[in-house]
Amino acid sequence: MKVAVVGATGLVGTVMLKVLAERNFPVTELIPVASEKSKGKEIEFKGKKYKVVTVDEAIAMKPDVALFSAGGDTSKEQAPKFAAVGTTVIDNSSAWRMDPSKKLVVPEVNANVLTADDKIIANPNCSTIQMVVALKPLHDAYKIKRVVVSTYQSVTGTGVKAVDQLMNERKGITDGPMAYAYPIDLNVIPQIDIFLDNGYTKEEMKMILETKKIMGDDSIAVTATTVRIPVMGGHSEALNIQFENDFDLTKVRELLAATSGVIVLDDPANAIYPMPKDAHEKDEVFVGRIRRDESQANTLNMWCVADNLRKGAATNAVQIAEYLLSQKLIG
Ligand code: 11C
Repeated sequence: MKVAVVGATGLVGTVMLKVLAERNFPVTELIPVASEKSKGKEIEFKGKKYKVVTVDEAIAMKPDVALFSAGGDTSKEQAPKFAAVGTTVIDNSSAWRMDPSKKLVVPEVNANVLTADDKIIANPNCSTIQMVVALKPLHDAYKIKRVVVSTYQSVTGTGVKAVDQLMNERKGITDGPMAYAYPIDLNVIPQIDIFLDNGYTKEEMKMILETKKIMGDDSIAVTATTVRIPVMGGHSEALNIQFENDFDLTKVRELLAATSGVIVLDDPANAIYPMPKDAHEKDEVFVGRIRRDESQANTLNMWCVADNLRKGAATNAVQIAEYLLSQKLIG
């Protein structure tokens, strides 16, 4: 496979390269792509050095697959050009996610919707991905009516500037570049992305709308409050899930434990539950604190953690490519 990584020098692009190597994706030729100012810079992949090229140079090389993590504007402009030369684009931005003609895919949930004609495939938002991986087996078993989700999101979701802001503040440097309007160390910011007219943030609306599309079920009601916290390892989510049908807690744990990509860490007596410091650099979605909501019938509370740069971005994109390859939909 000739594989391009567009945005190869960014936070997610770097993890995409790492995940491609770790999972032994059959890369015969790597094409690292970045902006004009990074052209010629060297990237190491599996012990070999590759020179960063521009988007136009990469398109001329007609890669089989291009993993994009270069922002929505670049995606809107460049993804169709790759598609036009026969490349399958897996795009990590929000540019195509809600386009009815594009598939929005989390392999554990809806890989079956993919066909060889899908030349631009959207990778969902990180906080949505980890949630739907955990919700899918429960929806299949008990039918979800409504989800109330509150998130505790890592600064890595914002990017390098936010990581630098947090680390600077931690060192007492308060006049460094700010990714947020407020300090993030020793603070919590109840805003992720911009506010929309309905009073929700864009991040909250992504969780609501993307969940319905990935699960293929518009009847699932979702409401979200998304919050940035001074953490690096991954995103955490408190999920309150109301089902149509009643459930058995032991069976819920069994269903989750049997789900590909899910690890159950749920032993309150021994203080075992998922935490971002343990999910960091892992590809799985971790769930715990599984208990009945005693205030309402057929309702479950659960805590869910995943590395937002891995399952929330790079790993999910590589898994989509792996699925396409396994089904002979690319190459
Ligand atoms: C965050 N979820 O944590 C965002 C980052 O639509 O892919 C990912 C934004 C996106 O800030």
